[in-house]
Amino acid sequence: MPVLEIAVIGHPNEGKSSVLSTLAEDDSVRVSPFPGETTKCRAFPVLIDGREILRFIDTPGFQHPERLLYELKKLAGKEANPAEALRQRFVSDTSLRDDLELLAPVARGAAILYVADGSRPLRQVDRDEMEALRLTERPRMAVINCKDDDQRYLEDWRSEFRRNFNANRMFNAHRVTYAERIALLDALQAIDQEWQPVIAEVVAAVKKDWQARLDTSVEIILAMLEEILAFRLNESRSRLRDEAAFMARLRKKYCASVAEKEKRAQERLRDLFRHRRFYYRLAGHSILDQDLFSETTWSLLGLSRQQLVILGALGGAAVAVGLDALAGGASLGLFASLGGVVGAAGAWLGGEQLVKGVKIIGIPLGEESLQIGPNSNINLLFVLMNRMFLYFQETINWAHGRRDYPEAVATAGQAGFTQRWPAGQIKTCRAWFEALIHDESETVSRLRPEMREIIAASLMEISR
Ligand SMILES: Nc1nc2c(ncn2[C@@H]2O[C@H](COP(=O)(O)OP(=O)(O)OP(=O)(O)O)[C@@H](O)[C@H]2O)c(=O)[nH]1
Ligand SMILES: [Mg+2]
Repeated sequence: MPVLEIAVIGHPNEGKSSVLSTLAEDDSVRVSPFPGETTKCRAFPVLIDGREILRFIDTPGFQHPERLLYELKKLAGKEANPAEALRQRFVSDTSLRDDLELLAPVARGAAILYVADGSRPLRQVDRDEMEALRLTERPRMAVINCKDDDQRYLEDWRSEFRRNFNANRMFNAHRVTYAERIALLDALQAIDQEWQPVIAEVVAAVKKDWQARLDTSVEIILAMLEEILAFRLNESRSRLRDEAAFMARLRKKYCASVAEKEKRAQERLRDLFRHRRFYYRLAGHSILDQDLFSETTWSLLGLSRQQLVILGALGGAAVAVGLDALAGGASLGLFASLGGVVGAAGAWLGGEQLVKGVKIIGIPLGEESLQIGPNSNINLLFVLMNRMFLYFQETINWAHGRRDYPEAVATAGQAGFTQRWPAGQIKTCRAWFEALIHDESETVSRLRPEMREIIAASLMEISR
């Protein structure tokens, strides 16, 4: 059976390549603010288990729609395949070369996905283009890709669409979510009955693939948390050297290693969702742009006050953390506990409880070996989880067709995903955290499925 083709067609600069890029999750598609960026048809295959079952074709914009319509009108009703007949007629006449290039896939049987910017007024050339497409007699659907928020012209567009297309939909190449992408694919079933089973297969495969990506995301996040929370850094120093400077360096090195591990996990997520070019200036993103260990990060992404009280009621090390965090900047809690590590060796900061998890592990002649980490502040777990959730949210909602990077503003409320979690979940996290920092691998493994579920539920909610 031949592969089904869908040609994305329209006026220059309306967002055809952007729509295709987003639909096919391919950010290598050439998109530009200048008309005429796409000059040749280019195919984007949809593979299922390595088998190509559908192919999108990016095409250049119309150049002479009026003339094209005039020529097609002469053939309509007389030819079984008017687009192919026109091609044949113009083999040695180059005056319609560009328009015939874009119609080439249609001539060989492709369906049409017409893209128009619905935020501008409808013009005669648009009417000509649409009528020309209707005369090709191929299955066709129109997509309104609004580049601006202006809605005044939408009704004009819609009524023209109803005249010329089998179906029409809104699809914003920059802002659609995964769910809207699926909905557009789903809607393609309506344009031709013959296609229905193939499109249904594509939709099912895309959904399955998405679920698999969610599962992998959970594993990426879990693995990162386990790696960072159990992380220990050892360093020897001469006893004669300046202690404060040594401690400061050690702490800096620890923070840098943790940040590096976090960044690697983010990159894995980005690859998983097939973003290669994209660089988001994470806005509110600013929270992710902020240093992992900054006070802002910790106060926005750490446990809520109420949650700290809940943990405090459980007793033990968390009480100290809780009180510390309630008393001042949450980041102080972190540094106190890191300082506590160091404090075991020298007169650094902190009370007894904060020294937990930090050791001097050997004192050979003239040298001592210090270990920093694991970090005993449970807020680190929540800060890391919230940052990964935020990164996940940004990644899945970043349309592949998007090439601008505006400064968006996110509120703190959006970022603190875990602050809405019930006490039961927080307690499971705490048990897992304690097991991790105390190297109790059996408990870690026993709690892992529960942690996996907690994280999976959050990702599901974010992606809905
Ligand atoms: N704000 C906004 N801009 C968009 C949207 N879709 C496309 N653009 C911008 O419009 C310009 C043209 O987009 P393309 O996707 O290259 O348009 P095209 O129809 O393929 O253009 P040609 O290949 O030149 O015919 C680019 O600067 C896009 O970033 C959208 O949904 N919102
Ligand atoms: Mg293009």
